[in-house]
Amino acid sequence: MTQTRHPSLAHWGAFTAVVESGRLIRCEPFVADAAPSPMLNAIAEMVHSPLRVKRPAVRRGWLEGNRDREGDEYVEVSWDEALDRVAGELARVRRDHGAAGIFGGSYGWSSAGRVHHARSLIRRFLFQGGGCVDQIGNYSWGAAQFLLPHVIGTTSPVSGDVTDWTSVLRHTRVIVAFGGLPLKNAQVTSGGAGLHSLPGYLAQARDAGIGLVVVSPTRADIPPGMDAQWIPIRPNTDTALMLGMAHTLLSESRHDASFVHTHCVGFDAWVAYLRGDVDGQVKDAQWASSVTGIGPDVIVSLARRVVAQRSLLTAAWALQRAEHGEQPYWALIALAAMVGQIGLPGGGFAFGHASLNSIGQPRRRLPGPEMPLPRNPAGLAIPVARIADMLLAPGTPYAFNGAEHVYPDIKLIYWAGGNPFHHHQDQNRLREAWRTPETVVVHESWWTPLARRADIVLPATTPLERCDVGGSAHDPYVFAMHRAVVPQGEARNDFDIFAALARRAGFEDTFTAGRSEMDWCRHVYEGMRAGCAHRGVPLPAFDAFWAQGHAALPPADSEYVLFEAFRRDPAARPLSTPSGRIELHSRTIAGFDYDDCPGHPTWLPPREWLGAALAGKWPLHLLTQQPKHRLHSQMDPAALSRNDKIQGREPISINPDDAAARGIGNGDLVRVYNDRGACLAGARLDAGLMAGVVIMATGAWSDPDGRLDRHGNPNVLTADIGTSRLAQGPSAQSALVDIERYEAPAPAMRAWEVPALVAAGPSKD
Ligand SMILES: Nc1nc2c(c(=O)[nH]1)N[C@H]1C(S)=C(S)[C@@H](COP(=O)(O)OP(=O)(O)OC[C@H]3O[C@@H](n4cnc5c(=O)[nH]c(N)nc54)[C@H](O)[C@@H]3O)O[C@H]1N2
Ligand SMILES: Nc1nc2c(c(=O)[nH]1)N[C@H]1C(S)=C(S)[C@@H](COP(=O)(O)OP(=O)(O)OC[C@H]3O[C@@H](n4cnc5c(=O)[nH]c(N)nc54)[C@H](O)[C@@H]3O)O[C@H]1N2
Ligand SMILES: [Mo]
Repeated sequence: MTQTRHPSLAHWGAFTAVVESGRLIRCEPFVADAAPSPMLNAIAEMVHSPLRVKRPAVRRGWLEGNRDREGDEYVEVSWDEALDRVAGELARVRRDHGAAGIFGGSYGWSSAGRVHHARSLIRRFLFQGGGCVDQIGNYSWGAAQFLLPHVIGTTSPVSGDVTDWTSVLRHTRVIVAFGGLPLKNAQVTSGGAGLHSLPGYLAQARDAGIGLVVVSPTRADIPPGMDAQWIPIRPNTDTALMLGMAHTLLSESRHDASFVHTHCVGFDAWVAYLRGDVDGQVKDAQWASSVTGIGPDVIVSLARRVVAQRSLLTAAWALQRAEHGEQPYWALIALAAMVGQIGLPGGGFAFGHASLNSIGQPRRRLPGPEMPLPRNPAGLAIPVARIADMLLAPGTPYAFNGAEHVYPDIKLIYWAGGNPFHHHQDQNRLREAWRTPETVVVHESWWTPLARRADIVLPATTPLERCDVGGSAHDPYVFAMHRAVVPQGEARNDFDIFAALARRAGFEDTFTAGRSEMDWCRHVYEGMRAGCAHRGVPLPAFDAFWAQGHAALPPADSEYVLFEAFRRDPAARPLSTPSGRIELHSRTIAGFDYDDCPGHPTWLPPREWLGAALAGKWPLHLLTQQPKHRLHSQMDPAALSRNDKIQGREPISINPDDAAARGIGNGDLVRVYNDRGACLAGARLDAGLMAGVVIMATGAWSDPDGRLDRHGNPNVLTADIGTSRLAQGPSAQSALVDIERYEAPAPAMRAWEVPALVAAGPSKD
């Protein structure tokens, strides 16, 4: 049997696609990758999955004018009919309601390939066509994104500009990881991971005798093979721990009084708060203990330990994906300022060391392959996670980062490359909100929960069916992605779909810029090459790169230490904050007068946590972490993810004592519930998880039966509230629930089914 081999790339790794008789049979990891992800082969399975959307389809009820977008059947139509209908709807809504009637933020990860990056293409198309309502911010670090510019003048440390691992390995004596360093998350990087570097750096850290402290509700956040101190903490209380540590440094005069004087503003206000001058509550270790559940002696000794030697304080992104998620990040910076090692090799604060692959990987700051994105002429956007609020309350004012805005009235939703019926909180609320628009258009490769709630579904190719160029700013490679198999069914590339729609609207040449797919691959690569040449870094010409399948970027030319220059000379190299310094108290934020985000880092209990009165009714704190065996909801039906299910349901980790108190045994089917909804799950007893906490991964394809999700999508339980009026980020990690054994016969799981498809009749037009 002849085999052909094709280089390609996914967010979870670079690989060679091996094809036999037109079928993708295996994905072999990129040769240079020392720790490839087991997710690689799941995509081979998904490309040929029976769940593929094979033909354009229109929801039956939409043709009849109803907006009940669940459980409906679909009429398969020709591409021409589908495209005419989409073009017609776009033109109608634009004419009658303007850009403010079209929601095209289309949040989601899309593909690693940058030419065919669906979210970039949909925005290019809608912006060029007159604009739309966009989404700003992200679900990953939404609170940090709008907080950090006020505090340190940049978001770059949370998107990966942290002190290099090489600096850490030579200088750091102890790493304190709030949220731990779960290797499961370091499998992926947006744009693709050529090298999986974290396992290697951790092994070197261990061999160098660097201490590791993991502050987390679960031991599973300690990477395998690492000898770490585990400090179990009540979820959402890291701010109190950091305050207790800061107070310890202050009361024992161990803090760096000179650094906070020369490099920070607002230290006095912060000290007054720590001492209780404002609210009568001293934030000492004893107090912090009562909030966090950590012994006061542990808090005091951790504070002494981080100040006595070179320490790196790093926090997982998950900490800020919670109500008042701004606070732990601001408190971490304030604590690090008092420790006084910001800007020193291996010292200070960092974020997300295991939230993505390659955080801290030394690199040259070079341009990557990028598709140009025009401006949105409508100038409209909502904070990314406020989608259900917008749909349910058009015309209502809301506060965001110091300004007042009004929600637009959406008539048409257009999505490609993301899945709100995976990613958004309080799915039952979103289901209600989803009934409001007149039309929903989706491009998808599979019949996902989103596709099954669309009015017009256009089948999109997967990256294996097209040519592309991919790469992440954190990775030392840029990759060629060769088409490995022909488009499955009648699938078309998102690019071609938008080009065909642009033709109908009269701006095809603007959309394509006259370039074919290969022209675009060449164009984005050559753009990167020119940018690199400008910085003295030669890359091979496109044809050589394409034939080789990748190009290596040169190693880092210097060691990056976050805020090194600012530390050396704060006057000459100020931060981009109003004061030029680190703002331990921000006049700007104080001026917003938000009680949910005051002028300095503050312990603000979320509505739902184990110390809340509500915990009397809902005694378990649910954390919804990133899944080990898939990327969000992608590849959930593939064997790797499927085989991890319990009785066909998403697992839920539970402490054995909590399970015993409820008569739940390992492997039992359970119902997880609160006032917002309920889901089924399979119990996985875990003595390494603290009592009172349960954990589910996100991404099980939702399967609603009324308000019960039969599969185990935890977003039926999470709260749809902004982190604060400052950032309006998602608060996914602040949810209380209870669990019971599910005694009734297990209902069938229907999420991985294709909806009823009716063959195309004669064209309607
Ligand atoms: N409870 C809870 N919820 C969370 C989180 C949490 O921690 N807890 N985390 C949040 C975070 S950080 C994130 S980033 C989001 C992730 O949310 P999303 O990025 O929306 O999740 P994905 O499942 O990756 O959805 C991507 C979709 O795009 C489709 N797709 C991929 N490539 C293409 C393409 O080329 N063309 C087209 N047309 N479609 C394509 C895939 O099939 C998939 O359905 O979830 C958020 N939700
Ligand atoms: N395999 C895989 N990897 C992924 C993804 C995926 O879908 N699959 N998604 C990627 C994306 S889009 C993102 S944004 C990143 C997200 O990266 P993170 O936000 O860092 O990931 P999480 O898994 O949500 O959380 C990390 C750990 O934080 C701990 N934690 C949660 N709440 C608290 C708390 O209040 N206090 C403390 N101390 N610890 C807490 C949890 O135990 C959890 O294991 O992951 C990326 N990596
Ligand atoms: Mo994310």
